[in-house]
Amino acid sequence: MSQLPSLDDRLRLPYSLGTGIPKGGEAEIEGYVESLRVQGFCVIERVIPEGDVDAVRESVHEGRERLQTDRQEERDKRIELERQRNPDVEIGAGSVRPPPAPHAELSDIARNETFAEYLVEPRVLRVARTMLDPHVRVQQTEVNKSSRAATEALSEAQLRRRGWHSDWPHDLTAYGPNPEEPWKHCGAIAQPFPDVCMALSTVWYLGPEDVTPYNGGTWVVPGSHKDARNPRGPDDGIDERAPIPGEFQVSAPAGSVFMQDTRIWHSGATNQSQHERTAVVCRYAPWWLSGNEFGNLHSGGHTLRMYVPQEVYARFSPELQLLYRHLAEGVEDVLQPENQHKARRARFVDQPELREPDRFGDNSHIVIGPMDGDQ
Ligand SMILES: O=C(O)CCC(=O)C(=O)O
Ligand SMILES: [Fe+2]
Repeated sequence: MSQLPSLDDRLRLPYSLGTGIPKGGEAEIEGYVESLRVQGFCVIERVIPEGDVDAVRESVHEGRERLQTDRQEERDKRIELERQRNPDVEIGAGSVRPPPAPHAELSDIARNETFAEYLVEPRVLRVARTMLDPHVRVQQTEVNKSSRAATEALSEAQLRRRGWHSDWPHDLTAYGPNPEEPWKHCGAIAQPFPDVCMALSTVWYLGPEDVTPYNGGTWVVPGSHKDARNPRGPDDGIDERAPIPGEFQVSAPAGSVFMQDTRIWHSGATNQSQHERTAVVCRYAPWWLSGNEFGNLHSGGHTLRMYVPQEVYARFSPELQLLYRHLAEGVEDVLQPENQHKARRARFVDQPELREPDRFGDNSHIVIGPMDGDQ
């Protein structure tokens, strides 16, 4: 194929469907990071090995059921408590106010331990740490993100329908708080968004089929994470329901993870196949991003405050514990050793000779310039 010298070199990068990024070692991680920076997303293939996908999917289906039952039990207890406190309280059939601190609601992850351990797969974790901070955690865990199988043939209009959005903390709807239920929010960064990757949304495709445009491959607009507008920006002139030029659908083998800068414009897709496209969505975020776990609406939850029970947390591997420590019962999420080491270096604890009280350096070589690195 002839080369087109006038093309922006970045356009030659693969659309990160796993192909084109070398496999193994640093080069693979660099490929994903570059893709996230330039396109706004990447696909890490077969994070869950082919032979494990069916078991993980089944465990997630069971986990969802258990969450429903266990959340209902917690909810009944809350109502009981509320009635004891205030016998005249009116509790409607709808939502019950979530428990005030220090109480919380069960995190999705607490009933999905088989799936949970894949969250620390080395490639995923290294990419998250490189993009965000060495101390990352999972801020939202949603185990009910399937694309349901079509029950009948879909019309052209249905196939053209999109639901463009960015994810928390860049979802401008903030998940819909209202005056009656003011606690129902997850917050949103105000426009204009700072040009910073603040979190990574991950969609875990759990099969049974490989994901294609036919069966619910996520829609995405490459490069849109750098656009100041947003499909849900009330003044941005975009119809979040209509196709957008440059849009594109992800394809990936079952067990792969679609990772995206939360600013990227993306949309769920209709599934024209006979099978549910099972998926889990988790958001990796740095320790400094104000935390909540309000991503559990889709699996029957309705609160900001989540917890992982002690006995479940104790079964997590040490690496996984670090991702959920901020939600673990009775545990404090102190800064991780690598961050503490960096803070010590910044105080020159390791090089006291450079900070002797009567010894001053020479800053005359310092020229203020732009930041390098395209965030
Ligand atoms: O299901 C998908 O493909 C995308 C899901 C999504 O965008 C979301 O959960 O925010
Ligand atoms: Fe999304």
